[in-house]
Amino acid sequence: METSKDLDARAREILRRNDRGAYTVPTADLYPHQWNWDSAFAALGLATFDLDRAWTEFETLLAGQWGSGMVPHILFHERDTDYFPGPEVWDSPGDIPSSGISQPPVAATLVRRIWERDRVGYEDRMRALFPKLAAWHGWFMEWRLDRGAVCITHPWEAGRDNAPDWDEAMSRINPHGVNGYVRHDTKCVDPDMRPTKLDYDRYIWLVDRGREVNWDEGERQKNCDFRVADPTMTFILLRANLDLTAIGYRLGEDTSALEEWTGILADGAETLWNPSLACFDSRDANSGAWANCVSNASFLCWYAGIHRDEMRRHYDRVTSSVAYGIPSHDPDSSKFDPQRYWRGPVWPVINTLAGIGMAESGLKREAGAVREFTSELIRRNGFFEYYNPCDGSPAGGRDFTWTAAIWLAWASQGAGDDKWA
Ligand code: 9WN
Repeated sequence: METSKDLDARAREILRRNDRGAYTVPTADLYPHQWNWDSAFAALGLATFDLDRAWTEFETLLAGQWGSGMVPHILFHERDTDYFPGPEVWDSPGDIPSSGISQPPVAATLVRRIWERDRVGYEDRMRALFPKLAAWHGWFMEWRLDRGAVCITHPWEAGRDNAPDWDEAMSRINPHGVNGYVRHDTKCVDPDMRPTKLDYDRYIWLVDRGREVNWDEGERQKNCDFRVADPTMTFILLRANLDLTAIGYRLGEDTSALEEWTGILADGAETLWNPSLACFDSRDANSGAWANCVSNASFLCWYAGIHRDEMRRHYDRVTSSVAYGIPSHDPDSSKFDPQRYWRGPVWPVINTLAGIGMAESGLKREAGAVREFTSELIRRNGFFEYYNPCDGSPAGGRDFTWTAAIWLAWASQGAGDDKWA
């Protein structure tokens, strides 16, 4: 087994290899563009050895912001790649070719972390990013709230593509007229690790609907085929908004709107509490139905500063049923699939956010265990996209940017005093 130092060097090497100059791709073959939340994690990793480059990562991401404030989930800086669906399928109106939906806004939280550790010389860059991040948060507040919780309009928006959370809402979509497309993802990785063809038909059907109205949010809201209030988005935006407020205080900016949004989101997060499941859950905003899913996103409550004893009990239960936590879906559920993407596997990205939240909330035992699960999976297998929670085997894309970044900034034993939380 490699030492922590060897792994540190490999992680830096992966970040360098996936660096395209001013942005980082998640992994070369499978995802050859700039993804929103992946990019913010890339910056967190880059900041451990190249601070200047880390700031550039955020700047490139925010350069893709639309006039509405939305920051797309993919920026296609290069047109000619094999990724599907590429820029011609989205046909979006932004200056940089992009998708038409967003992703969990972790950026404000991660840039705060980077800035607070090394402020000297970076105030101007922080000041330039601040209004852009605020406009992005404002876009969620304007277009995506349901009783104060943040809704997604496409499963890709939550970053948890085929999670069982969306099964019910997706089952109402009849993907008529979708055909003739060629997937690239299943050529790069084992199809059993990926969403199914029926999932993809529906993903593309939803993209077609957005493109038809030129991604106009007002139009999309009038005829909303898929709208689910989601713990990933709600907890992450709530936390990001608190962090952006702290940045604003330090810069002497007006933070009154941000403070108001925090109140709305905190109330909204409570509306995701499913009393019969005694857990934070996804809620279909069209039908009002609960998804009835204990997912890894449910455990982001502490990251957003929200505490519940019931969540500790769920955490103990789901992690005692697997060898490595946190499974992306409840192992006691019939829908649990330890190999298929967001239906069971462990994702270092969610482990990091959940672990930070647990540590900050004083859940030392749980936080330590989540870090140890993540660190051991990486030490045993290297830097994969996700891992099987039952046997710890690696899955999905290899040499993965956010896994390498997370190692350097949070999971590595070598991160020492600099380690987050
Ligand atoms: C669609 C890049 C992204 C992550 C998501 C993950 C996966 C894309 C895909 O890869 O989604 O956005 O093609 O499967 O689900 O969280 O940002 O790593």
